[in-house]
Amino acid sequence: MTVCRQLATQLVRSGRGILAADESIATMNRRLYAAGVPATEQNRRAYRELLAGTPGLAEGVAGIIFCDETLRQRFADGRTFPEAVHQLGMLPGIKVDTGAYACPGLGELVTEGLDGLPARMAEYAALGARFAKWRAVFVIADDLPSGVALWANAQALARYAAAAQEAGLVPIVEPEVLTEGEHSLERCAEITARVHAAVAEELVAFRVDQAGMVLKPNMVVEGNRHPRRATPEQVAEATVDVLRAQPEELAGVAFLSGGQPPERATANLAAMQRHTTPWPLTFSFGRALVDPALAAWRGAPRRVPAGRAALAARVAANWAALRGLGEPARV
Ligand code: 5MM
Repeated sequence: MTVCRQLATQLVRSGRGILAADESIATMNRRLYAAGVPATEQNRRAYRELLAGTPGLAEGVAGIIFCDETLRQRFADGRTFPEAVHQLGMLPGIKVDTGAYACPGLGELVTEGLDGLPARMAEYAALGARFAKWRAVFVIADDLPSGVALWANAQALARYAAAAQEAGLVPIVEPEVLTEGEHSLERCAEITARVHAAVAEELVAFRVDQAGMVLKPNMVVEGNRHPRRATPEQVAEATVDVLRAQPEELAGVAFLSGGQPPERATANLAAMQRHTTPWPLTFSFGRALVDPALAAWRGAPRRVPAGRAALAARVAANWAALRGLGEPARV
């Protein structure tokens, strides 16, 4: 078995999920500011140590995604983040895209970061990373996303995935159809299927080994300004229907939460488990895991235990969801 296949198995086939703590500096600063925490390098470090150092985290989390800054930072005890995370029983990962920008001539968002990527990947692997992540985003509107935006983002995702595997890093391929809008669940399903088809074609063209890759898709949900909320059963059915086009050899599917309230993301994940699929369906949530922790911590060292308890509660709820056990009563 190749290194990537082994690592992908550890990541998504061990009955655990992935913690996305890879906010770029700008996004993290906005979130700290909103929580009343000064947006400094030291606070970004302290917050990520709060998350990664949560006691027992490895029982429900197989890997943590960081951004470039965190991968180079250290725990208070002097260990680098990758060293500490390995020792805590999890795999460290790295977000390698450099963000989504309006594409000249198109205006739609296309993710950048391919220049110099093989050299950066090699450095991240040397720093201890074992998997990578690249996110492309797609806006739904009457005439969006365009076919050109689908192709440009899909090609970049596939080129990145091929480069990651060459560096011995498992690629997490994240095509995210955004929830902003009034669109229906059916329209989200239609666009998500088109996005997946475009990505699948490019993954094959760039010879990505899907048994050594993780897909990180959005759940199929209605737009955030749609008047009705779909039930977990409706979300699960629509999502699994779209995913049926994925190859059987794919290592696994780890959903993003996309701004859903944490409890809704967990309920939807639980409903997915009632469908039989050839690949595991797990979580790679960001906000749905960390928002409660940030709200509990608010930058105060004495509230680190409260922040950790909030993260542990969300991880426990999602761990239970993967096993069809429902939300623990205390959460
Ligand atoms: C944690 O946020 C990640 C990075 O975002 P920016 O580069 O925009 O700062 C993001 O890619 C995240 O990993 C995924 O969107 C999943 O997070 P959610 O909150 O949607 O589960």
